[in-house]
Amino acid sequence: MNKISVLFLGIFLLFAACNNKPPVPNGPVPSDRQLAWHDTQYYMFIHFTVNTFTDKEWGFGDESPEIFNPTDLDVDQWARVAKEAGMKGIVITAKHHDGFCLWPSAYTEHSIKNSPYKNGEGDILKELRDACDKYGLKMGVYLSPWDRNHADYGKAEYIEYYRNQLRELLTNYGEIFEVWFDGANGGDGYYGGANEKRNVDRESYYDWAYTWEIVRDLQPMAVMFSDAGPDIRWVGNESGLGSPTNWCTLRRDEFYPGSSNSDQLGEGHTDGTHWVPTEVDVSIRPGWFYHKSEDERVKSPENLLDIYYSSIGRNGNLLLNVPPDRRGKIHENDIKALMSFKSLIDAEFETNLAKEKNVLPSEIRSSSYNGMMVTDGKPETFWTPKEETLAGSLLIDLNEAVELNRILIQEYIKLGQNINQFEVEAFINGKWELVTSGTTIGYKVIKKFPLILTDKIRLNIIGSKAAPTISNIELYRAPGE
Ligand code: FUL
Repeated sequence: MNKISVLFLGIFLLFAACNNKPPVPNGPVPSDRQLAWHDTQYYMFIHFTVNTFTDKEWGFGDESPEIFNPTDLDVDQWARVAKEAGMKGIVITAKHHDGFCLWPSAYTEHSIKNSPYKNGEGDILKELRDACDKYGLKMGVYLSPWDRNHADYGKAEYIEYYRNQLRELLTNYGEIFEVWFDGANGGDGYYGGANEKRNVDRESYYDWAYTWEIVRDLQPMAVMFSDAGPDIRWVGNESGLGSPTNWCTLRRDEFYPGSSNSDQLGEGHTDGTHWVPTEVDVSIRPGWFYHKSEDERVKSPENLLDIYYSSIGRNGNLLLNVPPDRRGKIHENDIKALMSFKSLIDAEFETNLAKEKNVLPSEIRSSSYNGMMVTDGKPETFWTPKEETLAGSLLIDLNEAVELNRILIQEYIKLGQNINQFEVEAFINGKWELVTSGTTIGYKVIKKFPLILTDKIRLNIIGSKAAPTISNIELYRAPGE
């Protein structure tokens, strides 16, 4: 080989090596704790406190611990139900706005230790830990910043109290996957007998930056939820509705827990500065706490399936509240709804008809990022075109005509979220027809469309902020039309 050939070969090899490297991430990307959280997808919210016994939604804070008296508390049942329902974790109201603690906190008398439950020897957080471990579930805690019982609420002393409680919860109960900071804050309450209204400056009172550091220090893998994240954000409503356009990115510094601009939380921001994806929290009943009067108002399995599509199907996680009753058990009606809901989900996604099918991409970055990467079932492999290409298509050849009415698409979010417009076409009677379209994708989008018969599906990515990545496409024929 002469010198020129060697030079050309060298340039060629260098070029090939560069293209084999993954693209450079664009914008904010998820942390490891956020990636683990994305995979958690569907988990249970437990609202349980004195309200269960007073029939209220917000306790005033003057409730006697003596009223907390579940007759047949069965935390194991909660976890069993969660597991059988297909959930991956449980987040519990360790303390709601009334200030009553479900664990024997060393910092207050307003807790389970002064209740008749196990003669004051009980610890529901400990019971939940054991049950979660038994069923292989993750455990999370809700510690209400607003405390209508505490005499110091509104003063600096309360912040120390709040942090001490957080330390207890994050030290004594094993690994915590999520810490829930509610936005409801300040107003009237008992406040140690003062019975008055106490308003706080939501933005500054709690000195959140410092509180967040405590969580990072004690539970590095825990994600923190609030309007402002820092890790995951509220979706902006309590009806189970994710936004069809849903950026995992947010201009986070414009928010704080309980911010007033929550109307932007559903969509997030295409120019977001941080990765802060949405969690959709909704109750299986009208209220967050158990009320006998709502026993016949448990959401139907069909309604829950709609919520599945508008939460998980729109790039969010689903935190479904299932409040235990006065026995301390999940009510039969709720269990029935949850199990039928599970059967509906299983039927919707029974057989992935795209699995291992051939995929023809419009172009590839290199052979490591070829079309087959989207049907190989491996979340770590993905298709991507050349670095400068902001659009492209993936044609899935199904070999034979099959009926279809659902598509599931995932971006490779480790490199950021970029796609902002896509269309799905099917080859029907000799021509391409549009079957569905959308804006953002992110971790996961699931689209329904009317039943079609086709042997080829094409995903067209029309707009993307950087070279698009797709890690997974699944196709289903769900029951019905
Ligand atoms: C709200 C609270 O005020 C409700 O009681 C409930 O806990 C819900 C999940 O968050 O902000």
